[in-house]
Amino acid sequence: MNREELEWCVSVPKVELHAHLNGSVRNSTLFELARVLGDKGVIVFSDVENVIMKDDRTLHEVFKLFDLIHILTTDHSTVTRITKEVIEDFAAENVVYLELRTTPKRNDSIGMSKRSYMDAVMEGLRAVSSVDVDYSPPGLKTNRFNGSTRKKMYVRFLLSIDRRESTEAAMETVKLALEMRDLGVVGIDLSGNPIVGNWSTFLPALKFAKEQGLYITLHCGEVPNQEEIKAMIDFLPNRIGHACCFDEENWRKLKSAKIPVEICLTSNIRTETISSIDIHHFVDLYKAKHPLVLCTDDSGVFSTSLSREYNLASSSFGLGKTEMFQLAEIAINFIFADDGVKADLRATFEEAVKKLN
Ligand code: 6MZ
Repeated sequence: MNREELEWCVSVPKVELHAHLNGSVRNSTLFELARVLGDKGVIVFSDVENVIMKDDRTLHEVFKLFDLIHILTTDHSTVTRITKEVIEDFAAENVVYLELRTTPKRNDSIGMSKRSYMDAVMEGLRAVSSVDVDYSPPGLKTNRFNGSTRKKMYVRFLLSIDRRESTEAAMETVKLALEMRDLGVVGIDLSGNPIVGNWSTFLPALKFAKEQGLYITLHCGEVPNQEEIKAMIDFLPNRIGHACCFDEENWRKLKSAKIPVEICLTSNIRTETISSIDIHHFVDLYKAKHPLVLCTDDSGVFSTSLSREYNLASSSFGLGKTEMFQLAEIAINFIFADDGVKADLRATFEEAVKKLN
């Protein structure tokens, strides 16, 4: 990786639309947490060390790793800590608009409800000190930067439905999202192990979310389940993530529906969902001018960053600086926020282009 090019990618303002909170935790934090639980005898530290340090994981192994991460992170104070750290890490590499997604978790044994989990997330957001954060919902202008000259960042939340959940649990997450709209929750994501669960289980909750005006993004086509992919496209979500295993017919459907795709290059390669970067569908979508946005997915788990993803796209697909900048800027069109935020972000990019030239 060329250092100068990577630094340039860091300096470009960026929009991150597909980042899972628990997949974005720093390794150093995971180790620290593992040591504490290891000392208490809750886990065996060396087991954690082996799993965290492993570089290539199949998609199946990744979900085992998430179960382990959740053991380390799922109490209120740790959720607050990782939220603060993850937001500050994105801010440090010039992410100016972040949609952070997380699965609200219930754990009766420690008095955690989905709501209290999300309250802990919000506390982490409010604890961010390295940048000024705007998390006001569409229409409300209560906490927009107030003329501050500090570095600023917009943060919005998507609540994830895990594919292991029941219809009722999915509905609870949607109702929670509606309750927390004033706190910057803008939409719903469907994620989790793609070989688990059925589309029909989540559909009632997703339909309800859509009717209520929440934005929807779906993990779609991480495995070649063409029937499910077709049903997901027919649902017309606002965006989809991955789109790795589409057959010809579903490609045609996706392109004609113009649904924006969140592309996670490193994640797809590391999990072997795509066998090699040279055949990644980014190229086809980019050439077709299909709406797409580069994202990290799980920057901690896959040891990446959004700047590295841009750098990887540039070196793998031969994109120059002008194309890279345009790619970063065009992502504004696909964010789940109002026109005021979009206009402000466009102004940020205009300023940046003057400095970069
Ligand atoms: C599908 C994924 C994922 O929600 O606990 N998640 N789901 N495909 C992926 N590609 C590799 N990466 C992460 O963050 C972790 C959770 O996000 C989902 C999984 O459900 C994982 O447990 P939160 O903050």
